[in-house]
Amino acid sequence: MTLLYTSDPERGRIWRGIFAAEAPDIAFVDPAQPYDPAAIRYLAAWAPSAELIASLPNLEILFSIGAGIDQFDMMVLPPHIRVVRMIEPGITAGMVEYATMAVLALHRNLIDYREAQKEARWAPIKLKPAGERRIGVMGLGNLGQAVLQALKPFGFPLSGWSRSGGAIEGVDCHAGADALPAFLGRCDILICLLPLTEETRGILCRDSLSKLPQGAALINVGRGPHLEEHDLLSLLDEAHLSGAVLDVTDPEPLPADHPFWAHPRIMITPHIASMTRPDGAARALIANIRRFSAGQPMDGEVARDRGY
Ligand code: NDP
Ligand code: OXD
Repeated sequence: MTLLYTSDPERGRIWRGIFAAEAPDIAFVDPAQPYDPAAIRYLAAWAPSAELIASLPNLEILFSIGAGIDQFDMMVLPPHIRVVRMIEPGITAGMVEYATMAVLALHRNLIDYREAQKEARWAPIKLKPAGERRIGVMGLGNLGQAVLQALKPFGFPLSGWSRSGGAIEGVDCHAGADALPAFLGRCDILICLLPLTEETRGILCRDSLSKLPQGAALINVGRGPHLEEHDLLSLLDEAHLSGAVLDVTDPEPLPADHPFWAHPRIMITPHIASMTRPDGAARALIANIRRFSAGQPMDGEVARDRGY
């Protein structure tokens, strides 16, 4: 049983140590050392090249080192290869922190105060109680659910939307495309935590964003291509939307002359909402290899036909 790890070498040293200590039966190799391509059954990577995939005749599972799998070129991945996204506590904790920070920044008018500070203008804004600020999360998977749980203690009215809806205590859950307009109409702050698929590309567009209440704000922590950037800019300039916090853009890095950088109502961060922690990732992967070897379902296995 051999795992090939092709990501950051420094993080790889932590992975290697954990595999050696906790799973010595699984050989851990990286591209810096000679290895037999025919021995590789598992690959842990961010965006493996077509050449690498083609060089591994016995590959069984491609593990993403991140929560998303949209960076994989599925066309070069033979259909029998299973694909697994990363679920580990560090990613969840980072996303919970970031989403909470962004919600509170918007709720407490930080965008206005940033502008006022530039002009040395002392301009208090009347406080709106949390109970009057409705928050909605698109995508009720591992991360969307964790973010909603973390927001509960503040007292915001919470709602969520996903393909299947589901039931989350204290959250008004909506399912499917037909329920999207009603959900959007109840979001003063909308958080996008969807995976990027053919169905969700461009989902944050004029049609959907204009269904948000007047003065609503957007947090995009999903993927840059979820957002139609010209639609966001025009809805901000028309003052239908009051602000946006964007951790993901298209492309990344965002070019220096992009209008998002200088827009007074947009806050940008460079795709740092959460990052995979190497210790949690190595342990999550070992646990999944054990499940696979025992014929059990793996945590985070992707339905390839669905794209997430
Ligand atoms: P999951 O796969 O656990 O959850 C995805 C959710 O999206 C599910 O609730 C699913 O619905 C819903 N969904 C998918 N397609 C549709 C659709 N067409 N219509 C409605 N709902 C849909 O993903 P995670 O929570 O683990 O991660 C979500 C995304 O967050 C990642 O794919 C990645 O893009 C992004 N991310 C960003 C990071 C950052 O640093 N900015 C870090 C980590 C992740 P259902 O429950 O019905 O299946
Ligand atoms: C991820 C990400 O998918 O960092 O983990 O966006």
